[in-house]
Amino acid sequence: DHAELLACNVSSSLGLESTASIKICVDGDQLTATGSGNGGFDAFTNALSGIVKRLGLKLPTLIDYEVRIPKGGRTDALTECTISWSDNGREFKTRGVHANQVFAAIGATMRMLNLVLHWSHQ
Ligand code: ILE
Repeated sequence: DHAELLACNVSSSLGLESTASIKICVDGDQLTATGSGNGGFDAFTNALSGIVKRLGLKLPTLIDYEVRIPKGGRTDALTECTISWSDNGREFKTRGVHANQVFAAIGATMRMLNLVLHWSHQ
């Protein structure tokens, strides 16, 4: 993996925009950014696009987003988030698993970022 999420705070309140602060290590460089948005994942994505822009890359478009838990799961279940992306006509999916549903989506997004970095180095 080229990109690793070293630290991430996502904060959500009713009646206020969500915010995210992130620290990412890309090829040995530590980059930080903040973002706000309409929901925690949107705030994370806005923070990440700041970093991605500095790297001269563009993030794929999100085309679908699914969150589920195993059958019979309870409120402490692991969540699985599957995100579908479109990158210049190329469609692909990534998956993340975490007890916190926003972090499951963030895990799926970090997988996407690593694929994009890999493709851009080819
Ligand atoms: N807006 C929500 C969020 O930021 C979802 C994002 C819909 C896919 O968490």
